[in-house]
Amino acid sequence: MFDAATARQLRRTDFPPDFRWGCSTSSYQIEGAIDEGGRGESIWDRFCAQPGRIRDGSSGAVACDHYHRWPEDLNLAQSLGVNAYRFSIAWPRIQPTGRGPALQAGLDFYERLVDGMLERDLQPWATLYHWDLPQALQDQGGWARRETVDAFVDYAGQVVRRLGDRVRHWITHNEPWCTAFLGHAEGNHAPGVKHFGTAIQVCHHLLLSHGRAVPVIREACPGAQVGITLSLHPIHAASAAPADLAAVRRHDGLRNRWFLDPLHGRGYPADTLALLGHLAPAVEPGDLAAIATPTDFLGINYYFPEEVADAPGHGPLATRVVEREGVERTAFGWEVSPDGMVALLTRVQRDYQPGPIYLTENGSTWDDHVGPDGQIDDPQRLDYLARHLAAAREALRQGVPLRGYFAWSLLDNFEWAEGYTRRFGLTYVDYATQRRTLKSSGHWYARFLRA
Ligand code: IFM
Repeated sequence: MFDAATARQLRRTDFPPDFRWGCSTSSYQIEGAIDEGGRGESIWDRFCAQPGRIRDGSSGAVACDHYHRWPEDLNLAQSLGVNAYRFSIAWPRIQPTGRGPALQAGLDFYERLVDGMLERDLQPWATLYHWDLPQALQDQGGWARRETVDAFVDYAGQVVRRLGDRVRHWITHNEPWCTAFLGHAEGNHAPGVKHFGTAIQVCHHLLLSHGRAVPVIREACPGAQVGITLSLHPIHAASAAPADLAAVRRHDGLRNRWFLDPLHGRGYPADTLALLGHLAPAVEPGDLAAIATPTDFLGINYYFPEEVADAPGHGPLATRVVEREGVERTAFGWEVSPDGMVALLTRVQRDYQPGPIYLTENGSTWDDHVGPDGQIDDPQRLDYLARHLAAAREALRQGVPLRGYFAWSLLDNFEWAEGYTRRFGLTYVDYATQRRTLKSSGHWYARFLRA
């Protein structure tokens, strides 16, 4: 439905005038400078140091050296014409061990960064947790331990008390599904735990820490707009067979409803709880009410749909993600589906009416090549971007209260377990020289935004 040629004709004026346009990054993926400013060790520093964890054996130790080069990076964001910039705060820069008084050097860094955004008319959107837990907290059990909830709420309060006079938009967590399941069930993200029941308990603590942080953020920043960002997927059945259709419901239960339901006051989905049996999370009185604390917006990161089949004996949910034949895929193998974005957004609106929705991430990775002229021509990323913007507009037309779009990512960066082998940036980063070059997709986004 969203062909590239038509999508490339899209205009900014096809969107409401107050629509927010941005790009996103996260601390560990771009900052580098892991030993500066008194920063403590994070779970990703420790994880990357373990042989075999990261595809190219790399780490975020230097990454894009954004810690030193942030003025140039903010200039780049400004040159795109975006009016918002989503970044994350590295907890180990604020509290090296995850507890205690905030480190001034850490707060000073983010204050300079935020001031730099404001000087460039970039509305700051701060994410408090984008996966870089202080290792000292992990040593005590990390997110599997309930005390980490209190530590997060304390950290959030200290950050917002310092930055809340200039940052109004706060996201508590980025993609708690990934923190929980990639980090604690599949084990291919830090901290590398492989225990399904632990992942379920981690989910609960992440959601609880979100809900408990919301009033603390509001108190420290009157007028704050607070939300959480979820990675959500439309899910299709591999066939029309009743068993595959039932698998969709089970998969959706953990992928999507496990987060959306409790955040919207419905508690954990009963069907998923029943499947989990003894692996269900330990929930204390008051937890579900805290998780359901009303927020000001829902952040959605959309990348791809999933197709699932019934898979008896394949874990507690008995489902398996299958690769649909003959579909377009990014270099990561993720299906390209702007229609999926419309389906997801309309579904979330229909089933939950969450209030304002922001697409806080959307983007794609391709094998970029620097041309003889030094330029990076990336028509596939450009088309992905344009077609997903067309999908965003269609969702608006269908009544979804979509208020903004943040492209992932401003820069190529450290793509977690994939190291530097995956480039998601609108800007190419030559890691040897740290030279930044806007790709043709970035030029297109800038033309679109400035038209
Ligand atoms: O790079 C990640 C980001 O940190 C979280 N969302 C998905 C992106 C692409 O994988």
